[in-house]
Amino acid sequence: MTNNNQCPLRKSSLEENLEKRKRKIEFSYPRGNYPRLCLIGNSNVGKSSITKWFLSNEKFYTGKIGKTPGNTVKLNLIDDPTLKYQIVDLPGFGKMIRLNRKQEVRIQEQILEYLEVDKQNLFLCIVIANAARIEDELDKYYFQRQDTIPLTMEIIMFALRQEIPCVLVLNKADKLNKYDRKRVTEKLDQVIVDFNLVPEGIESEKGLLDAIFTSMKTEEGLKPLKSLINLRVQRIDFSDYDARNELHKLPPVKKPQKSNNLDE
Ligand SMILES: Nc1nc2c(ncn2[C@@H]2O[C@H](COP(=O)(O)OP(=O)(O)OP(=O)(O)O)[C@@H](O)[C@H]2O)c(=O)[nH]1
Ligand SMILES: [Mg+2]
Repeated sequence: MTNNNQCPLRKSSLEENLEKRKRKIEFSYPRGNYPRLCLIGNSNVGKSSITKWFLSNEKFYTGKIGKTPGNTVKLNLIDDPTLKYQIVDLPGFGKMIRLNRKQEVRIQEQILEYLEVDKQNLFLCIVIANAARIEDELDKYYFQRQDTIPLTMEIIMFALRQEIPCVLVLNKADKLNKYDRKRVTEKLDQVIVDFNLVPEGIESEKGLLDAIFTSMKTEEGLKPLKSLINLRVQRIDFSDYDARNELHKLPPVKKPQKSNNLDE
């Protein structure tokens, strides 16, 4: 029988696998201070697909898009030089098929930590939900129960607490007919009011928090979403930030000392 203590040249495959698994989900944070837009939401709602659509060329997209939840497992920083901001495509909050529960929780923890430490650079947080699933989420965690908060609302509330402006995007709208949309909109409007998701000082055209239906299939809503982003970019004073071509020389945004969670 082989024994690693007696054979220093042999590698322990168990330890190596453990290290690999850790590296697989530990985030690398962006470097320096620069305006950033982030996309956040449940798994498989289309965060990466929408990110890719924003880019001037597909080659700037460095992540993975696929049919199963859990394609993005780390913070994916996109740097398209034709855009005046960087895009942070985050992993999903939900189930990820290739990971275990402990890893999913670690990813959720890192997402929240990231919002907290990079809030001064995040000029907008696009919170994405699946238009075909949001009604179930609201029914199950709001209308049918008194003691729970729908995940999408919880994400918005967390971002707003960090004073990061939010826009709510209901993607995969191609799966809804006009009656579904009306019902979803009414329920959402009620929940938004009930949770008081109207922070002072964060204005937008329609009110203080927008909800936009989008579809990657029909391209519905994508141009309005882009216009909303561009409007916000126009208000950025770039002299407050580091020079883009110097960012790679700067240290990454500092990781927090202690972790945070949704129900603190
Ligand atoms: N029908 C429909 N499918 C979509 C739409 N947007 C994305 N998809 C599909 O949904 C799946 C998931 O898309 P992703 O962009 O990887 O979703 P994600 O939120 O980044 O997923 P994770 O990284 O796994 O959390 C892919 O098969 C996409 O082609 C849409 O608007 N309509
Ligand atoms: Mg993704």
